[in-house]
Amino acid sequence: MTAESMFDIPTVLTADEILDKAFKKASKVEISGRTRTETVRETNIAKIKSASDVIVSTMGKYVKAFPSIERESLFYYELIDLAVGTDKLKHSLGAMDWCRGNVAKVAKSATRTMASTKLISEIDSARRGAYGRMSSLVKQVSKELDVLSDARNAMRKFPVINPEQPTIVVAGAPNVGKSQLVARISTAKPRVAVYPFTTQEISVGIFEKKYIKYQVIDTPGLLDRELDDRNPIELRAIVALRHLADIILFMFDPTETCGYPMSQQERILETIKREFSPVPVVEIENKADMSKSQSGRVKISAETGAGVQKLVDSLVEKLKDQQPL
Ligand SMILES: Nc1nc2c(ncn2[C@@H]2O[C@H](COP(=O)(O)OP(=O)(O)OP(=O)(O)O)[C@@H](O)[C@H]2O)c(=O)[nH]1
Ligand SMILES: [Mg+2]
Repeated sequence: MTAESMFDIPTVLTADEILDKAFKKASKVEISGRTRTETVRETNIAKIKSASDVIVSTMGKYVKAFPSIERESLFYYELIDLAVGTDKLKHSLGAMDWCRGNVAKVAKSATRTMASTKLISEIDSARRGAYGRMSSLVKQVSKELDVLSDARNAMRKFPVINPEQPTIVVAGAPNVGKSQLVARISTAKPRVAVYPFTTQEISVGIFEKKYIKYQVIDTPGLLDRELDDRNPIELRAIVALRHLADIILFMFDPTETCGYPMSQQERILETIKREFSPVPVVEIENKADMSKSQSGRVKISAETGAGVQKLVDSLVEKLKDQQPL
């Protein structure tokens, strides 16, 4: 997969922008008939059709562009749910269909009125009335258009996941060095910083070993608490752990310079083991360059690279064992 974005959704205009576009286009329409009345009638009928077409097709484009959420993989479904709420998104797409249908009806009925009168004043007033009703219909879905715009902006940033590739998800408390490790071993370029909660989104990198590609996923830091209490940023990590991990790489910071004591980090590990069993969890300790930990866990330094290659090799071996023959 080479796509830069998983979801290719066009920019979603605001209600005012859609109306502007529709009426500007309609204002340029001119049709000449054999009589003055015919000219006015044909022109106004064409204006109404032009305005209605812009609204109907613009909203139709949005409805088509958003993936049918039901058919999305659970990973993206839950990310969409976290970003905007799947119910809210479904409701907003439904509102587009409602609006399109009604705009088309307004156009049809105004056209009928115009076709059945010889009075220029009645033709004009039918057009004005139709424009007014179209405006009010589009304005009624203004909030839903904003929801679609937010959804689009969030979904563009979703990582592109290849479900075929063996996947390591790196998890742990904030600030322990997850991003530093992911940046060191894969193509991902997550930001590394001295403070917690640097990583807010899931990011994906790749490394290759003996012609096989592996995905490494960096996640936001987790706090010591139950699923129900987790905030939306932590929940992104949970979604990745739940749906993508073939192996969970759990990183400790025994120096506790991350700001979280080992006792808390141990409890986060226990929660993860419980929540995601039977996915295997590999426990490692980072910042070995400055720690004197005596535990039996694998020790690395994401900063100096010490122990990292050995760790990657052992992860690859474990993943190989998991792959069906
Ligand atoms: N001494 C030392 N510092 C490290 C090591 N690995 C990471 N750090 C430092 O730890 C801090 C946090 O690193 P990040 O990679 O941003 O940590 P994170 O776990 O991704 O943090 P969040 O995204 O906030 O959850 C940075 O200041 C890193 O330079 C290491 O092996 N040794
Ligand atoms: Mg990070």
